[in-house]
Formats: sequence, C-alpha cells, structure tokens
Amino acid sequence: MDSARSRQAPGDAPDWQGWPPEAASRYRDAGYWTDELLGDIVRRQAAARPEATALVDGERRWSYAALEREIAAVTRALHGLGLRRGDRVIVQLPNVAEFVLAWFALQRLGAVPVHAMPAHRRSEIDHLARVTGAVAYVVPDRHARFDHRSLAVEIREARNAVRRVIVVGDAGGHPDLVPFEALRQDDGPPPGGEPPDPGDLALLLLSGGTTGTPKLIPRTHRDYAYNARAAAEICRLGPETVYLAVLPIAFNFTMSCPGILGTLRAGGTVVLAPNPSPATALRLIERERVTLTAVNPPLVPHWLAEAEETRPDLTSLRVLQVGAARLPDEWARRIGPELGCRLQQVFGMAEGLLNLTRLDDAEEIVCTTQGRPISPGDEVRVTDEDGRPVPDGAAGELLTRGPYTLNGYYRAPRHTRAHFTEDGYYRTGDLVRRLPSGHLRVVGRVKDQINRGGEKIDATEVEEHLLAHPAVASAALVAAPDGELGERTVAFLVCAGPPPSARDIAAFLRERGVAAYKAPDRVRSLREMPLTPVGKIDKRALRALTHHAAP
Ligand code: OOB
Repeated sequence: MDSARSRQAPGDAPDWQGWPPEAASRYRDAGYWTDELLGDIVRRQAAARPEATALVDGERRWSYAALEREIAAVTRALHGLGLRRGDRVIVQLPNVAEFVLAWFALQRLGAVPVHAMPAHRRSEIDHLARVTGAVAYVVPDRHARFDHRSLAVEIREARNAVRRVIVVGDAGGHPDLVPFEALRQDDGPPPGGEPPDPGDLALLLLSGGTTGTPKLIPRTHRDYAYNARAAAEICRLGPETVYLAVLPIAFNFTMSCPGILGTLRAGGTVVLAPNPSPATALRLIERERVTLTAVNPPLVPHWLAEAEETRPDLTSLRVLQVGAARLPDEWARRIGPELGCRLQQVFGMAEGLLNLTRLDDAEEIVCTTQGRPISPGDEVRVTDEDGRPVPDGAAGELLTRGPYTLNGYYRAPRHTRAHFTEDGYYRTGDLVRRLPSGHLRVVGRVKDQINRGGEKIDATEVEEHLLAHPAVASAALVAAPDGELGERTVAFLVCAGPPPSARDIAAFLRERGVAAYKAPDRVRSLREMPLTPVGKIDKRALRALTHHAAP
C-alpha cells in the first residue's frame, strides 16, 4: 500500500499521505523506486569492501567492517531498550560518529529518527516530542556551551511518552539518562522483529515552516534512498569519494544530497567536521584528501579568505557544493579560480525536490543558476498568482511533485491542504525563473519566511513569541538585505510602554526556550503598523523601511 499510511485506530486521519497508486507504480516501473532499505547501506558495502575507510571523526576511524559491527551492536542495544518498528526517536546531535551509528541502528529497527537541529531548544524540541509522540531522545552531553542533559530531563518530565534519553558523552550518572557508550558494548545475536517495509516512514525532517510551528516532513526508505542515489550519480560518486560533512548532519543537504548516504552507498569515505569554521574544514580537506563537500553561501567568502591566507593543499577537492540560500553570482565566479575546484549549486528543500547544476554544465549556467531537478520523474510548474503557468524566463512560484517529494506534512492536514494543489503539487513558496534548459534561478519568495544565510526562520512562529512579551502590542518579523548572510531579521514592534531592545528580546526568547538564531537581529519600534487595504500587516511596506533601519 502506497497511499495513506497509519498506525492509528481505524477512523482516525492518517499520519501522512503517500503517493497516489498510479504515481507509485510509475516510479517503480521507471526504476526510481527499489526495495532498498536505508539500514542496509553500510551492510552491503561492508561485504564488498570491509577494509575501506567508511567514517572519520577526529582521530576515530572506522572501516566498513568496523562500522557494520558497531551499528549491529547499537541496533541490538536499542532493541534491548524497547525501541521497535514505527517508534519515533528525536535525534539532536552535532556532527559526531554517534549520529551515524544511532541513525543506521534506528533504520534497522524500522524506528524513525526525527531530525532536530543542534541549535534547537525547549520550545522546538517540546513541539517535536508532542507532535511525533517520540519515545526516545538522543542528545550530546554539552554542545556549543549548552547542557543538553538538563533540557532532556525537562522534556522527559513534560512528555511522558519520552521514555528514554540517550546521552553521547558524559551522562553524569543521572538515573534517567542512558550513556551511548553502553549501547556500543553490546554483543549477541541480531534482534528479531519485523523488518521495515521500503514504503515505510523512515525519517522525519523539519520544514523551514511558514505558519507558526515547524512542520514535519515524512520521508520513506524508497524515496530517500532514491534521493541519495540520484544525487550521487550526478556527482559521480564512487569508492574514491571522500565527503566532508561541514553543515549539520541533521540537514537534508548533508544527509542525502548526496552527502553522507550518497557517499556510503557508493563505498566512499565520510569525514565529519566538528564545526563549520573555514580553518577546520580546509585543514581536514588537506589531511583527508577530501574530494567533495557542501557549504551554505555565508561560508563562501570566509573559505576564500582562509584559502588565500593559509594556502592549504586543496588539490584533492573536485567539487564544492553551495546551497540552502541564494549564492550571489559574484561569489560563484570566484570559487573555481580561487579554490581550484568545480562549483555545484544546490537548490533543495527538506520537502523533496532537489536541483543541482551538472558537472559538465557551462560555466555561466553554473555561476548564475541554482541547478535543475535531479530526476526525470520530477514535475515542475512555474505559475502566476492565479496558478496559471508562466512562460520560460518569467518569474513565478515553483510547484512540484515527484518520486521523492512529499504528498503532505506529518500529522498536519490543514497545513497540507494549504500547501498542495488539488493535483498533488507541493507549493514551494519560492519564486523562480526557468530557463529553456530547465535550469532554475531563484529570484524571491512568496512564503513568510526569512532565509538567514541558509537558516530558515518562520516569521509567524517568531511573531507569536514576540506577542507574548508584556510590552508588545503588535509584532512583525521581516527580512532586511544583508551583505554577509543574504538576509537578516528585523522585528517591528508596536509597544504600549518603552520598547524592549534587541538584547531584551533575545533574552526573552531564550527564556522561552527558542533557538538563538531566531532572535531578531534588529528591533524597531513603530507607533502603528502599516496595514494593507484588507487590514493585514503590510510586510512589503515594512521591508521598505528596513533599508533605513538603524543597526
Ligand atoms: C535546504 O532545505 P530547507 O528545507 O532548509 O529549505 C528549503 C528552502 C527552499 O524552499 C528555498 O527557499 C531555500 O531554502 N533554498 C534556496 C537554495 N537552496 C534552498 N534559495 C536560493 N538558492 C538556493 N540554492 O535549504 C536544502 C535542502 C537540500 C539541499 C540543499 C538545501
């Protein structure tokens, strides 16, 4: 069954909507969908090339055979903790090997990792726990000067369903926290239990969101495996590939575009960067002879400056992928000459559709477009405000459906209805121009979202928090253009008394458990909000004001 899937009582709404049967058989016939399970990726390579290096994390290195042994151990241990097929598990880890171990172990059990970002705090995690009914939560001890153990204990107290908290690092002897180390020691026969079906829910990704709270994106074994495979073919990955994971592993870009899954599927080596600093990354490229890596646009000028200054040996690097936000054409043109590698632009979304420039595209296309869809099965429409297709070259909203694009959000039927057409196209909210070659240029956005250098901020979500501030009577968050990040956030507030400063607001949001990157970069107070003729806050007028906003 490929349509609606549910583990709920009959009569309840399904958790998520799968592909219509007609599309599903088309994708199978075309060979996009196979019966490959995500949990088998490492197992297969361990049989083919046991000695080859699969994973590098600092001084720790795993051959495929060693990685396979560890994944098997963690799988048994998680089974021993009671995790079963269909269980949701929040994984909030930085780029450490344990992410990879836990993720594949969960796949083997048919359990579903929920990809939280390391920067998420109580507000976001509590929401994920509530919506998914997660039964476990995997955290680091501390990361980026934040103690995740105390947050985990809080979540466990608030959400009864969260029975297990697993800590990578020092669990501090806390009785409710299971040290990850204990899972790695396990040995014995493989756990029994029903294996997952390729059409099962395999993971839940977070959407940038557009209406209040982050929405969850259901991805199945077959669509996610296809995503990784198709991207890996275009990037020509093979056993000689060495991929450096710079951006968070939890991000779809890093995980499967082609990222970690594409590289491991091809028998290559994945190297984890402990932080996104250019010095760290460039040293790792030199030391590990990295051939492919991926960054967001704000990192590009820093990489160029670092390379110029320290002159590392980057001769191994074949391709630098850049995506998640619009890369300015001028930066794009500097990458080839200054880093000595090929640029690949990546325009993707957790919801599915992935666009890549090709390795043999003309220089001009690579520097000025954000790529074209990776699959012949991707259907793309560019439409005007009334939903009518616009001619090539004209700007319009990008709509899409295809073999690895969702058909609806997880447990969010109302949101789903608002973001899909009758005939199943996902409304991306991105404004693009399509060239006759099929390449897309991203020229704007119709969704109420701010893209802060690749980090997506849902305006409504932040506005709801701002309105909870006692001094704030009305609030609107908009993007202001920024030379470094592309966009920064400006909060316009109408206040009853003295307006809070940006620092006051940041402290207030932190207190509410909101991730720090969502705090407005600037706060401006207004006597009243500009309104549209129908009485909504006029964000266009506010955006115009940001050009004069004092820092
Ligand atoms: C990636 O995924 P998300 O889910 O964090 O964000 C998706 C949104 C897109 O709808 C678009 O608004 C924006 O991010 N975006 C870009 C872009 N790549 C993504 N806007 C302009 N130029 C680009 N190259 O961001 C993502 C997922 C997989 C691979 C790469 C990025």
